Amino acid sequence: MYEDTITAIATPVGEGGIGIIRLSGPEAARVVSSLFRRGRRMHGVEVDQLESHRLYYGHIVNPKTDQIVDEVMVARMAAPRTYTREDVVEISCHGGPVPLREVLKLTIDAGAREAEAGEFTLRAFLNGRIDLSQAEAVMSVVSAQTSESLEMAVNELRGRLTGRLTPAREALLEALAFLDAAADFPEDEIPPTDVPEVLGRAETHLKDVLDSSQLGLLYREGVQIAIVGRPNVGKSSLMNTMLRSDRAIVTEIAGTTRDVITETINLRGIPATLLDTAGIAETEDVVERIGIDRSRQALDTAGVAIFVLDGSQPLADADRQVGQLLADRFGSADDRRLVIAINKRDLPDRFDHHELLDQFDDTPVVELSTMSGDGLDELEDAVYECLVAQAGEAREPAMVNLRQQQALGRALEHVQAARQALDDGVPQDLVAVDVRSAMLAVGEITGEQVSESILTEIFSRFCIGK
Ligand SMILES: Nc1nc2c(ncn2[C@@H]2O[C@H](COP(=O)(O)OP(=O)(O)OP(=O)(O)O)[C@@H](O)[C@H]2O)c(=O)[nH]1
Ligand SMILES: [Mg+2]
Repeated sequence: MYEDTITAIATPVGEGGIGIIRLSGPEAARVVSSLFRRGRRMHGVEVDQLESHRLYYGHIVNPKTDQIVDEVMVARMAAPRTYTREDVVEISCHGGPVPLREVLKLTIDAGAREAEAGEFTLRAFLNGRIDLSQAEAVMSVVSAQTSESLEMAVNELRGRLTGRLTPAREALLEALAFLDAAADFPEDEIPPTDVPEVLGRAETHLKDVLDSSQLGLLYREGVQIAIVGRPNVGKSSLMNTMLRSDRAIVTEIAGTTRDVITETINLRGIPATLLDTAGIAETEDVVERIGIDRSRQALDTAGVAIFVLDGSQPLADADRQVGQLLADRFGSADDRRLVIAINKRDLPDRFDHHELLDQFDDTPVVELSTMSGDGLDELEDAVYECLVAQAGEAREPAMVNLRQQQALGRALEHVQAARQALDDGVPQDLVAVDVRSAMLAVGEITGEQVSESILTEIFSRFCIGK
């Protein structure tokens, strides 16, 4: 437990109905006692005498001048049933930046220290209320962009990732126990263990979590979807239809869109940023040419590209040109990053693009009309399927951030190295080194094995007051 008491504004900056100052630490009640008054007579209150987990109405005053600063509700939460496991006091003020800052300053004058980013959650972790993956899940909950990503983050908050890693950890421990014992005792004194089998189990479990994490990352971080094609095929119309709003300018003039326009939608639970791009074609126009360069760059960052064709027009040279560009970048059949959309299906059919489509053998092709909306669901399904297929075999996503994913990757590498070493007849105490490294990597996720610098890095990404 910490000696000092921290304080912070726990609600976002700006005006709101209420704003909360949160204090945590042994002096929390004393600090607030010096500022809190109740009743018509404005009598002082011993906050640590208030019933825990209840709200009390009163006023915050400046003890030096006796001036009222704000009308508030105070809640005292006695350790250990609190966010940090320490004594916590929350003061609900009016939600303006000025009263909040005034009250914050008074708590500091009375002996609390202003909290650093993530320090409340850091204490919850260091006091053992949550493990590290749960602490990081707090961040995911706060920053969730769709209800699906929120649901996953909340599951993680309840310790699901740690739970999913348990079988792998147990297998590693079992292997390590045997390898260590074998180094110290003669073979016949210890129960025999099939180490390759046990390590194989650890590998399977780790792979499973890693696959699920690929899918989880998609829900958490989202993806960029580039809409590309020659001018006038209906890219901006498609963007607007997917957004269900008239965001991008649509005209019958080729070369309408000149810059990349981005907007985020919720695609079957995945936060997807649509990039409407300038139609790609030969042009003398300087502005248009810059726009086209940006279209190409958009392709570099996109997780999926939608190649829009116009089904009411015969194949144009410009279509071939875009096709070539996409075949170069998204050409391989198994990378699942391209969907072809044949637009304007409400108009008479003049589609003769088969020569072009032959270049994209396994690419899904969807026919639609942005005018009528027909085919839009099918297009979104096709894009969604691509995204999920890219993420691998797993069907149930695990909310894993990049740091955790890297640690998982390292754990897997060490297990594979250990299995290889066993096959190669490397002495067991050397095999144990790799198994131990795998354990350490798994421990970095749950927080059993984690350095000060990693902790600082993680918690500094939180906002103050969290
Ligand atoms: N009939 C019909 N017309 C469409 C459809 N989609 C788009 N259009 C029309 O096609 C023209 C071009 O549409 P845009 O969305 O501006 O095309 P774009 O690909 O963004 O064009 P640039 O920005 O110039 O590259 C407009 O007149 C649209 O109204 C459709 O499904 N059916
Ligand atoms: Mg456009």
